[in-house]
Amino acid sequence: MSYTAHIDTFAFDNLPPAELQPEYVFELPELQFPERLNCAAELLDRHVEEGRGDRLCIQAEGLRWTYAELQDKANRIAHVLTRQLGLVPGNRVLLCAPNNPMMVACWFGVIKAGGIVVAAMPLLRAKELSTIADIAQISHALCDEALRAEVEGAQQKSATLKTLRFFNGRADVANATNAADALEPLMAQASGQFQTVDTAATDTCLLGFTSGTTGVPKATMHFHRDVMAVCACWPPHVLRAEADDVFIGSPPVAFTFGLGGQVLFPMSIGASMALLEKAGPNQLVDGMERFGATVVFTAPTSYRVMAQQGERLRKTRLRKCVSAGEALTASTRALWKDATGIEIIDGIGSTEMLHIFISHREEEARPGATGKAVPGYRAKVVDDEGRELPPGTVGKLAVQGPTGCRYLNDSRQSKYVSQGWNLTGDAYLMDADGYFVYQARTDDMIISAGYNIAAPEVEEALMQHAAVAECAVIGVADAERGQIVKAFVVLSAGHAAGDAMVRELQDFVKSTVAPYKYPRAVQFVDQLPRTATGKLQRFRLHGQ
Ligand code: 3UK
Repeated sequence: MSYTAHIDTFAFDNLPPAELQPEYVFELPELQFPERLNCAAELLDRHVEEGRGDRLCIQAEGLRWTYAELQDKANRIAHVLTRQLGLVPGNRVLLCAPNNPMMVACWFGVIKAGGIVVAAMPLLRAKELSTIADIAQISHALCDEALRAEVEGAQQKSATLKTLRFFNGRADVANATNAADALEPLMAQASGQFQTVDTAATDTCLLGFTSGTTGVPKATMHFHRDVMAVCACWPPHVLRAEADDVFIGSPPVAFTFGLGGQVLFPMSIGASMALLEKAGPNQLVDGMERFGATVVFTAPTSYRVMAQQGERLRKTRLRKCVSAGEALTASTRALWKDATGIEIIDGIGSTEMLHIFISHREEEARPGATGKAVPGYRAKVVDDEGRELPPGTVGKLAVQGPTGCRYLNDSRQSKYVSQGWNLTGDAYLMDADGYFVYQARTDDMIISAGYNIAAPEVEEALMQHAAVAECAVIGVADAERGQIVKAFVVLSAGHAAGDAMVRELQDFVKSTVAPYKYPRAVQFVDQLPRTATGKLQRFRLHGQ
């Protein structure tokens, strides 16, 4: 084992074996990393050392922190963890909070101390948190007071989670900051100076749990080097934001899409972030106005809803809009451009790859396509044996780059990584110009009477009908056709379910896409199953 700063070697001991890891590519000059690297030193300390400590780093409701102020908080938290709570480098620390400044300060405090951050979605309950604590063998938790009950519930179920501290206790909440287990009073007594632990570039600093469109969650392992690699690829080559930009967004910082877009990328260029604890479409528009946001990260559904407020949006400073998490349809892209004048930057990323690996610059947008491999990454479409397919053929998306999939002690590693390539589980085609065009999750490709049908395409066709508020399409077993297309539809207000509506929707789909794709079965439901990050869980519709 080469140099490591970790005293607790749990992460190293649970890495997938080298032969099951993907091949990593470091061809760009900016991806030549030193042997020792702490991403908190790069993203935070460096700005203060180089004289940018007074620049704005974080805005939130009623608060503004400079880089020096965030560093001061993070240093105090690192002291509390190491001097008072017994943390040693390599220990895992659970962070539970909505997107707020203390959550970010804790993130940096843990990383500076050489710990490993395990951030949990604020919506998770005690049971789910205890599953995470078990898988990652978590010893410490730093949590927002608002989530106390769930975290305490998780502690009771966990054999390893012993030390909890709570922040953001408010006078109107029971157990305010003067509670015995409050974090802030400990920070007040600690020093604002801390020597950031000199970690190895290949020490794990982050465990990202997959958002669970299927089955038991998996912990993806990311090194200090991976965090800096994602900052060096997509942001400077595709996003091209500047130091005066103000980043805002909706995904939780516990989701790597949100972590990159709202924390890592602004800080990698000395820009600032505006954090919203609640970031539904209306709150996001309010936030853009209030904080003067110029760059936004959110998902396609959020753009669709916000597009109704085009007039307000045109008056904001917004200039760059990033969409990820789900496919961006041509119609959503057009809707947003009509409403705001801004061309969305689409990008596909994954928890395994840490962030975006296929995307495009605004001026190279192609409606309906995700884009091309981001500089630093390679992408291709392959068949079941891993052979590259010619342009225009649907197959499995395979990618390689400086980051890649490492599941912590999980047999599903060999499903995501094959022959050195990461298989994201997406069906794609590459067109003649090298643009990658999303089809479906591979599990959501329906084969009916010999035809390949992508569930999202049928959903997109149904969504064009005024009666459809939301829908999900799956393939269900059928004796004659192998599978048939089945649609689950949530009707908009004022529309009635019934046989007439079924026929109307079927005829409508037949009139807009190839008729063999129409849903032979339609079921009306009140809501659709989604993950904490808002992704449709089509697998949960089977058997309904
Ligand atoms: C799907 C997309 C089409 C795709 C993520 C940006 O979503 C993120 O991570 P997850 O692990 O899910 C990964 C899967 O989501 N997907 C994401 N973006 C797109 N499909 N077009 C897109 N633009 O199935 C992928 O395999 O939750 C996104 C950055 C970091 C992330 N973690």
